[in-house]
Amino acid sequence: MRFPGLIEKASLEDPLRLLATFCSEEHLDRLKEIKNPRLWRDIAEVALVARPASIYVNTGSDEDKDYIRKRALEGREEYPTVHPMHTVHFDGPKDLARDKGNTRILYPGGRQVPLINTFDRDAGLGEIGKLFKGVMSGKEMFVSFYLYGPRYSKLSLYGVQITDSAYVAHSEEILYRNGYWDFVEKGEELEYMLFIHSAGERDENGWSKNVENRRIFIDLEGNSVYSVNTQYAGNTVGLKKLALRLAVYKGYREGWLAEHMFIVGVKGRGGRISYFTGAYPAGCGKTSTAMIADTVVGDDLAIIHAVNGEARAVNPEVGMFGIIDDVNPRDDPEIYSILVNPSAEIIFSNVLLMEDGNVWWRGKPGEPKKGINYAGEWWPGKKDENGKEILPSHPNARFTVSIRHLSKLDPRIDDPEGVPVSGFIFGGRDPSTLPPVLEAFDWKHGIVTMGASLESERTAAVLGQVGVMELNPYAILDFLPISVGAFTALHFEFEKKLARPPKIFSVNYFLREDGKFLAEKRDKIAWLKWMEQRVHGEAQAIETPVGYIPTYEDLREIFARELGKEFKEDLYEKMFTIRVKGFLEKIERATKIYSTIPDTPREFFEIMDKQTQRLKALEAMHGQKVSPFKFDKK
Ligand code: SPV
Ligand code: MN
Repeated sequence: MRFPGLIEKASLEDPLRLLATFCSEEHLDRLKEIKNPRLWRDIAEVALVARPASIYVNTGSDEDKDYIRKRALEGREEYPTVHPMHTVHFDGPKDLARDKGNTRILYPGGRQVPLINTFDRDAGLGEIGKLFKGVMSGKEMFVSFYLYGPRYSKLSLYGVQITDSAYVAHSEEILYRNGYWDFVEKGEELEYMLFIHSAGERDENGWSKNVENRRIFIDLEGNSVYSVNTQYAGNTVGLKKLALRLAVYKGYREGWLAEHMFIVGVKGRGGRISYFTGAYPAGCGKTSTAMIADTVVGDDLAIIHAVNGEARAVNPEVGMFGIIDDVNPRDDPEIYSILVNPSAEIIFSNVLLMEDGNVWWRGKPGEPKKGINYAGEWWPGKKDENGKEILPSHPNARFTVSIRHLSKLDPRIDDPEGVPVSGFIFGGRDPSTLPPVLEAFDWKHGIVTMGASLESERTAAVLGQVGVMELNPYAILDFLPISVGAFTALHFEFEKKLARPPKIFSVNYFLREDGKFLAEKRDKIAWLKWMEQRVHGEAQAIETPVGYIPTYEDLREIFARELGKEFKEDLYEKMFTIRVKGFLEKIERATKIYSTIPDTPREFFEIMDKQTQRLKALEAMHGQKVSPFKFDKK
């Protein structure tokens, strides 16, 4: 029982009879096809509490997809544009991003976990019960079934979405593989994650009215997530970031990894493809790296298992919910061409929808004209109550589109075996210390110094002091249901199952000198190609106290080949100088935080200590800043 105080247990004894009062015969038959009484009870219980006017069971057929789109338009959750396949959704001015404060992990007794927002499970479920009571009255409730990974894959999970938002259901049809027939095939044996969502009462603009009562509660024990009084996809689309928490938890218990990582293929000698997964906090180049690689399996999430001693990854998604701000034809030709392709089905969110029915976002050529946006009606020069100009499109405006439109889509996107992972990449925004690319000595060294201690410079997009370095372990902190100490221990355990663990690298595209970036945007491909050669033992490396760096000769050759440009020796020297003080400060910052996390593995501190000693020895010999030419090649 999910809502024990609200309904009688006995009322769920015959869930199909109860569901018959909400479903047409056709839709009841669709549920009956899935021979899973637990599922029937779950849906019946939600219906009994939320009291929808009707239930629509989505089988993923073209007809169902069309119906959901139509309902999103009719309910003004989406607006039409000049292109029939393109629609626009607005979340409302107070609902434009993930709500960290109200997203909580439910633990019995409200167990405290450092850095994680937890809450007492009983109290949380009680609160949710009250918020869901009658919340769908007069509304249609959509029930959809999804795969969280390729069909027939041992790595995949399954999810059921219940929502009163056609926009959420529409987004999921684009972003995930519909699994209705898989549920039918598997029947009772199927274990699934359950996502229960309601946008709550909506105002005349279609925005959720009671955002102050927005709640996103993750019930690990019940393998379920409840989300209410919100529409922003990061808070509502179950299979996106809500499932990630459940998947991390399941992986933690079963010994595999759910990561906030892209999966890309990089071409090497003889046309071989080597796969890399990459974790970057927001604003650190994750999407642009995925798009510059040779093939793309996924842009945001990865499920990674050890299979016969090899790390294998699948993308649980088949779509992208990407940031549209500043996407322009010159820097992002691949994404841009999809966004202006009338035959691609796209939901634009929080962009400007102009009176002529065209959409505009920052980066799109042409001027923004009068229309509607995330704050209501918009016209050039419109100001808010504080006299500040309202941007035509929001910085967190997004596009939702199938990944299958990418010309670089990897042919193994649906491979049930996943792709073999040769390297993990951790990317941060660091103006002063980290070189553009660095290879860890081994798995544990990389996990500790690059993954667990990943940090990123705070940018102007976040409130607070600009330039401060913030810890974001594995770029997954916002989505962790367990302690980062436990998550680090899981990575240590994972290595034991691997015959040849992936190499671990860190990248930093934001190293600056005199305020200017040292690397160009396009240089990302050079770092990827170097990593690709390293995993095949083809490129040389220089050993430094913090890991291996490329040789000048190898990079000069890669830059000439891949980018047709001369890579100057003095630029190399600036980029790859070991900045001892900065590295020592990084260690100090991370160690200070991990000292407050009781389940941090002892080895974390040992590895950090050794790195400190190596850096101090280097400093004693060569000073604060050490040129890469001072080290021996390996
Ligand atoms: C992210 O913020 O990492 C995203 C978008 O991918 S959200 O769905 O909001 O998490
Ligand atoms: Mn993400």
